[in-house]
Amino acid sequence: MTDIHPFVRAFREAAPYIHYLRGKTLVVCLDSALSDEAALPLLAADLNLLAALGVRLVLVYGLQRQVEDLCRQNGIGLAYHRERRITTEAVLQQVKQASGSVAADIQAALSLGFAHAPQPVKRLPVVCGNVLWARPLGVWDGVDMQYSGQVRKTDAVAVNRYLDGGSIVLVAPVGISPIGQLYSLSAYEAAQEIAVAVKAEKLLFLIEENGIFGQDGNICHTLNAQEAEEILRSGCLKNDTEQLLQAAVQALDGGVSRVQILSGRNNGDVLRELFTRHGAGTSLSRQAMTRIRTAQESDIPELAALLAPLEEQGILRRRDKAELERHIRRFFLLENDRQLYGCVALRTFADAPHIGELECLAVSREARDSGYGEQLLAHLLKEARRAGIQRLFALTTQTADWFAERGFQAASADELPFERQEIYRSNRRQSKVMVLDLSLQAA
Ligand code: 1C4
Repeated sequence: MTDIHPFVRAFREAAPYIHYLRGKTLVVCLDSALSDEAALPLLAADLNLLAALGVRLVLVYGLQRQVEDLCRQNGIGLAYHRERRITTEAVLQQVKQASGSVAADIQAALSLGFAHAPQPVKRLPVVCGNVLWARPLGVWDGVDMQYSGQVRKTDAVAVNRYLDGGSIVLVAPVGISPIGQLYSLSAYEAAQEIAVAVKAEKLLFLIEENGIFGQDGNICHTLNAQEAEEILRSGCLKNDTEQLLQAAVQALDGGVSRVQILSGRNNGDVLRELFTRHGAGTSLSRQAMTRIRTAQESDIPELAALLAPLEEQGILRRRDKAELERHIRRFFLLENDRQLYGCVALRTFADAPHIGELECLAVSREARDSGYGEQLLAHLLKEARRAGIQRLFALTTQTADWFAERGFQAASADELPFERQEIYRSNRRQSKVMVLDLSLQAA
């Protein structure tokens, strides 16, 4: 088979996502730090591309940095209570000024279209909608929050009307009360409220960092609502990120099925997140996104695609379609967000019922080093115990250390069940034999 050009591979990988996102509504919240000359043009080009692919876009922009800068420049004091800015009359004037200025910059960036268009592209219409009704936060612990507000209602009908008309809807984090008073809102909360009200497919928070970092300092690639709440309880996040994660959890509670938090600074992360299997940043869903299940026949094409490059390199033994079909129920598949990330199989032997073999362990290249191999091993050990297996073998040419670090010990091929010894000798792979004594292991 000829080599496939990386572009073709990437485009084929993206195709199902393009199909899935067409006609879906995405709410994108742009952190105030990203409305600068470096980030905005690149983000705008990617948003244009999304719109060209038929994605319905609502863009909510933050103003925190601009308002703080303006207040500093104009000698206006800033005060905060419970991490929320108190919006005085003077601060509200700066909010209005910042809002107009950022909206103009975003519209200008969006009007450039997407990069390298072969012919002039029709300018994407942008509607700046007053779609948020607000009410004051009121008095908190005896502190009047003045013109700081919260969302009272979203005009989802208007948002959908603008989207149906083919426009991007640009929303400032300000809302108006029924008596015509303007209030400054949190952009995170505004985006979350809109996403819930319009039943968005996804809510994306574009921020400066690469995603949410857990207590261990590592980025969390996936979080379910419960894990996100644990992180919030641990108090390890800085204030802004805490408010962001709270908004994300509320969006999930409100029925948005997927919230993504990712860098708006890394060129192309939005596209990676939406159009590749492994995405970028932190992906949140209500339920756990990773699950391991028994394979079935319909999984064979995807399974074969996962195994092919490893068989090619001689890391895994070759298994043809007929073998996969015959033994498909031996396989366990690890899926993340319904994507196949890895597999492992358990082979049993009629002549040695207490012996099993861990076979065909693989994690897709892009998903390695995230603990999925470990999860597959843990699952297989559980299944092996359930099947009454006491000694579990793994044959490997390149991964002996990985097994050794997980309690396996080197063994001789003579210890394998007779049936397996014969195959071992005939296939000349000279694989190392590793064994784990399950009877010595805590379940
Ligand atoms: N050796 C030592 N350490 C390794 C390693 C290796 N080859 N590969 C990864 N690691 C380390 C990483 O450096 C990382 O270490 P750190 O940073 O935590 O210190 C740690 O492991 C990551 O652990 P993880 O749980 O996140 O691991 P994953 O990346 O999710 O998965 C795999 C680990 C080994 C599964 C993954 O790297 C992979 O898919 N590798 C390519 C396929 C592979 O080597 N599979 C093992 C097969 S042995 C064959 C068969 O066909 O049945 C051959 C049979 C025969 O006759 O020879 C098997 C069993 O399938 N046998």
